[in-house]
Amino acid sequence: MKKTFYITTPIYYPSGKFHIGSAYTTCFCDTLTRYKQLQGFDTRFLTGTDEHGLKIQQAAEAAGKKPQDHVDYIASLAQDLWKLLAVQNDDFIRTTEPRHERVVEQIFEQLLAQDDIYLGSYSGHYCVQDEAYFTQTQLKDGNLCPDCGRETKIVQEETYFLRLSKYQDTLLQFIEDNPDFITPETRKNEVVSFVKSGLNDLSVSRTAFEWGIKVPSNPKHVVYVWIDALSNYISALGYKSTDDSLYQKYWVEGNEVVHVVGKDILRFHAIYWPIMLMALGVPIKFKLFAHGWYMMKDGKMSKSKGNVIYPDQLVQRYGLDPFRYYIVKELPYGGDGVFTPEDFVSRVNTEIVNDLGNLVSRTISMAKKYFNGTVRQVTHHHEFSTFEQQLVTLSGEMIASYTAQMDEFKISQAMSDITTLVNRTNKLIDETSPWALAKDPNTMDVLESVIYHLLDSIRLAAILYRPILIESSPKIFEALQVEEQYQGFDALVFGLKKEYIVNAQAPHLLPRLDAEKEIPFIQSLMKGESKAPKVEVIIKDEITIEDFSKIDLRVGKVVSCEKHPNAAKLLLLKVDTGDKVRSIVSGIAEFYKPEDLVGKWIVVVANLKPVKLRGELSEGMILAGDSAGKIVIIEASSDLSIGSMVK
Ligand code: ME8
Repeated sequence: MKKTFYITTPIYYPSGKFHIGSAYTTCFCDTLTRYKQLQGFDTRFLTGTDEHGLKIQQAAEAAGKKPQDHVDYIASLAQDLWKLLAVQNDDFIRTTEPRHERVVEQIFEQLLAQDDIYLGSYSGHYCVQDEAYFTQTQLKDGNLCPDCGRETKIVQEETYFLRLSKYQDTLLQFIEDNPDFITPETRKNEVVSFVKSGLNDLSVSRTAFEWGIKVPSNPKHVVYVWIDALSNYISALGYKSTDDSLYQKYWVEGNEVVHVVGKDILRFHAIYWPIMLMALGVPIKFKLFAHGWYMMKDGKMSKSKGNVIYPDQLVQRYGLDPFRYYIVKELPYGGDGVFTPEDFVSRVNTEIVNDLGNLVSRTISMAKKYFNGTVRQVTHHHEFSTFEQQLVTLSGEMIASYTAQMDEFKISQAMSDITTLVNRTNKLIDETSPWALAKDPNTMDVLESVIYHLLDSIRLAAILYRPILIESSPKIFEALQVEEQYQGFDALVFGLKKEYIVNAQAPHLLPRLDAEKEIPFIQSLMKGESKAPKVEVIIKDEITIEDFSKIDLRVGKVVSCEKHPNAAKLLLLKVDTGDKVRSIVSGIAEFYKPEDLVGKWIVVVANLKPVKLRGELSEGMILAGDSAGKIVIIEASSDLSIGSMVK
């Protein structure tokens, strides 16, 4: 039986578009999940949206929408974003789903029946943004929220309380008995001192607004949003439902459960949640990892400051690997990190394009040039054996260190271990000067040994990169023709694959980013100025409306698409334009994969004289924009019917 691994992100507030900071938690969890999968775990990865509460009700009002419509829309944005980022969550829980609401109702009623929840009344300073009460001494500058700095309001209401105080000592004991329950250590210390300072019972219901889960036995109360939200981690597994098999498998009998959260929500997860579980009689199975925050040079990301950066913008321009690589690498373990366009460009260029990309392409071209692509493990000793042996030893050390770091949630350090291995491999080229060895027939076997070491070391690095460079690692395996049995974590042994047959072109991992162009581009994204760099605009000679009306533009839908058999830059599309399904050859292969285009609604020049392009018939042209050399197709709304005239 495989060991289980259950990992969760917090469920996100549906308050708008998700910036790179919010994407961090999810990318981090996705990377860890892929790592555990490679280690042979049976993984389950949960994320979702936290859709109740006054803040959401107000956001919906501000958007002129009903709360449910508002949250439906944002939950769909979240799901689209995770898809775009290739996040492999197994489930997406929304707190407005009946499967969740029924569980929260039962949890509340059980705790009430047990007298762990009781009715009382409360008066205090309430922050709507953070959905939390603060005492007078906690407030900043008079009546400001200590967390977000917004004004708090004095609220008095009848409310239910959860007896936190009753569980204070048990919680402290639990933290002491389980030293790795909360990491990093500094966060644990924060929690311990907070608990030791004394826990007040927590107000867990509200009567001032409607948008939440009603307490079944007293429906003028809605359940406090944190009691509601935290329950998602088990409601999504079917806890207290007719089928709780996932709950039994991944939680009760599960081997590892991990909640990853940002430092801002530490207290809720390290204090309220374990106390809720203790009161419910549910075992505390989870480990909590609290990460720091992505900041900008001038502080927190905010639209009004003009310093927000969104993940979809970076992914659309640079691809998945640069984004995912950067985002999980740049935040140091436990601490905060700063996003800057300069660092983004230089990290991608240095670590992926230079260190890894060049190593791969140099090694492949040497294997082909000197050995026709076939390189075997050579066993006898030679003058460079010491260098090779150093590389082999270092690879073993880095693999061990990487694994230890990943197991402690130190993904950024684990990635540095791969960089160390890649750089040591590059050094072997400098130490041995393969081009000089190639000049002497007597040193060809020495050369073969060196290149073998380069190849096998690249294989190891590509395995270690599998959870991170999710597109580039498979490309490397393909180029080196590494069979599946040598791609897994159990194949992380130097010398396991005895022979390489390399015929392919060196894979084009990632293009080098032109700092002079890309840094201003990212800066302009941050200011929200434009999606693309400014282009020089030169308008062509005037035409009349009659001239224009000669062009027959139609809405079409792409029904299929494949690569052109003889031209790498061209794609062959079949487009339904109402009159017929036409073949169109288009020079967009650099920018779109065939499968990305199928189903797209586009605009076609339908009366363009048919031509053959590299042997394939093209009956029209599709409209696209050119933004500094990047081609983007003009998409039509699917509200238009196929064949509609565009004028
Ligand atoms: O807190 N850098 O949701 P949320 C790094 N609904 N991480 C950041 C960040 C930044 N700049 N900004 C946000 C909530 N995050 C609750 C959770 S769970 C039962 C309920 C992280 O949408 C943040 O720390 O405000 C949190 O981990 C996640 O994004 C969602 O935050």
